Amino acid sequence: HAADAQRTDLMTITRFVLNEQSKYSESRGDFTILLSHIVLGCKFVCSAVNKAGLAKLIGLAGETNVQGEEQKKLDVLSNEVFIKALVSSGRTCILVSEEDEEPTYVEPSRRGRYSVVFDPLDGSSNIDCGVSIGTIFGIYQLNDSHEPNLEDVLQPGKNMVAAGYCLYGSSCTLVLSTGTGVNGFTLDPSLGEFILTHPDLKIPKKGKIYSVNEGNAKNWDGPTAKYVEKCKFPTDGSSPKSLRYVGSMVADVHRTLLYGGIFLYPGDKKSPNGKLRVLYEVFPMAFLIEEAGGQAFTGKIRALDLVPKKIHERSPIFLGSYDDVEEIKALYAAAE
Ligand code: AHM
Ligand code: MG
Repeated sequence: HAADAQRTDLMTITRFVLNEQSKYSESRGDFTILLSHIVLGCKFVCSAVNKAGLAKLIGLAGETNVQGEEQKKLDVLSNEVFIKALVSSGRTCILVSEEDEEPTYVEPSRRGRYSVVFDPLDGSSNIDCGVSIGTIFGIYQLNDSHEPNLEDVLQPGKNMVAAGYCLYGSSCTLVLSTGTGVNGFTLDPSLGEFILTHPDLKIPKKGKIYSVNEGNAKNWDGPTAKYVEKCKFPTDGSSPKSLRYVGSMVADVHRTLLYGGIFLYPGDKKSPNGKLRVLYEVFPMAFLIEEAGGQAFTGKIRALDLVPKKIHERSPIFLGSYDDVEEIKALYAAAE
């Protein structure tokens, strides 16, 4: 009986990825091991985020607790946990983190064939007030065993072999794609396991929500301004869209994936490349949205076709439901 099977036959994320990887004959379990270290990082951050108010983990780096010990800020702590977990997996060679100016090159004795780019704790403005935040990651694979260098990570997003995010919200949800669709897993805190709860996620073809920081409107370019105006005052007889904006990319993209609609962080007169980082914010989210049937566009090209020149480079981004992104693409095409 199907309902019973769901309750007693638990599909954990490790079991799911092992099944998925066994389809590839050359798979040596390395990816599954790498992923289990990322999952460990997510569980740690989830627990730290949940305790943040209590444990006074939040606050300025360098603050001391009642015992007089130095407290690390949550994002600094999360970064250290991810770096250590990834290095100790023995499956990585280069790590790029939003928190670190320079990439981390793994020492030869602990080196593997994957590179991981990540933002350990995204949504910094929401950390101190208990609003949802998240971790974002993307994974590249080196195909031969040369000495790792920056060129190995300065690659277009379409070359990623996997991408995902973990949302620390009302529950802890990990969304993952290894290039064959998108699946969502929810942490069962009593088991300490991520269980498959959102199999084969597909984004609605069109949505009723737009998500943008409208406080930047005075500096927007023509197509972005026109698009948002159309969301509020549609001219084709459709109803206006609702505005939802958390200010945490993971939360805003997760909602967009589940409910449909569009998320945009455009470039503007003050910041021509917008705010979000290509490698570990734009690429992983664009990868997931495309795998779920949506689109991700930079204002000029398909986001996954971008070739970053620097590891912390930024790009404007428009992503979400296929039809909604189609509209913004048309506006940019018309403005050329
Ligand atoms: P952060 O890396 O400092 O946390 O900034 C990234 C965040 C994203 O999560 C979010 O989409 C965006 O910044 C919100 O920016 P703004 O406050 O300008 O609207
Ligand atoms: Mg960030």
